[in-house]
Amino acid sequence: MTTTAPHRESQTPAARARTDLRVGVVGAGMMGADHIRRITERIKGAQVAAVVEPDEGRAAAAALSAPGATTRSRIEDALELDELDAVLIATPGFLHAPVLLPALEAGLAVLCEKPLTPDSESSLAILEAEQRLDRPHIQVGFMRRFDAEYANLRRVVESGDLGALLALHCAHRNPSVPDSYTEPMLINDSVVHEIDVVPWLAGESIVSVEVKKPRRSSLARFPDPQIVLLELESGALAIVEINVNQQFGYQVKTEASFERGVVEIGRTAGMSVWQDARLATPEHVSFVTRFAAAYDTQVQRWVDAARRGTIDGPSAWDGYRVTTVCEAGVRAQQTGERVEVSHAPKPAFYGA
Ligand code: ISE
Repeated sequence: MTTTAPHRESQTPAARARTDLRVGVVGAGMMGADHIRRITERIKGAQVAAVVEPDEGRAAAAALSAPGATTRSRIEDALELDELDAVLIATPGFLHAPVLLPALEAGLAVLCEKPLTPDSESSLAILEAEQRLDRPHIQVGFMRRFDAEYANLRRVVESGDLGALLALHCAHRNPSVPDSYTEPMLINDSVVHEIDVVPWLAGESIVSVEVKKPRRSSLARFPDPQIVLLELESGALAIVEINVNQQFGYQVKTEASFERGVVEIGRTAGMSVWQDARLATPEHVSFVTRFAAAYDTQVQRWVDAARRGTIDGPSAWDGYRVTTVCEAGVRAQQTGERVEVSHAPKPAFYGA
């Protein structure tokens, strides 16, 4: 079914307030399908108006959980029919730009899964296109900023109650990864989350990256685990242990070391069971469940902001900055050297 409501820009604010945000979910793979269910079942003020996915079978299967949604094979089809107010982009990163550019041209609100684009040059092109509009339209899907524990830790840093932040010990563990996953993806696909969230937690930028490769797991197709050192402006250090073949489950933990104390987040929160002389607590096996509440909060806040004509989370500028650190990270991974991060100056369009 095609929604026939007039385009957002031509509606009065009162009419807008009565109307759900019509979202096109682009990409109906694991994350896209998860977001379609989320918007349909839990998010207020939005509906999935179109599932945009070239694989017809996958599109039809995903659309089953969004009654009333159309299926389209290309974003251009949905745009021509004027059936969207917003897009949620959940395709692989290299397919983001071909959706971002027409979506910006149509003036739609955008939530784009990480990364904004795969490299800093193409991210700069997106920033340029966005700056032709009156205000930022793109929010990047770094969901950890919406996780309650991360938000609490950020408040501790900001309060200064434990003194200055000295070091972050981050563990990022996946049970396994598909065959298409390559060594640079340790940085671009996985540690990319720490690269976004560490400066957000610490309130300062990453100035250099170094990568150490400890003893290689016999279960890995490339050197894994790796230790990624993210140096902050003050000299504080985030030490990230990434291992994407660790089998036992999905785990993301952080221990923050301050001048006068230590804070830990990301412990398993499930029920503890004592049985047969063992203590057991269930562990997550995927980021989809580990960060389910964060994804819900992220999407609800994006929808609320889009209805007000704004964003409420990491901007395209943040997305660009992350790509510059990832590029330094991949170079550090390849050379074994400490690589400094550099970036273009921040346009006034993105605030102070
Ligand atoms: C995956 O693509 C994600 O985005 C997850 O959050 C991350 O933990 C995982 O390592 C990535 O492969």
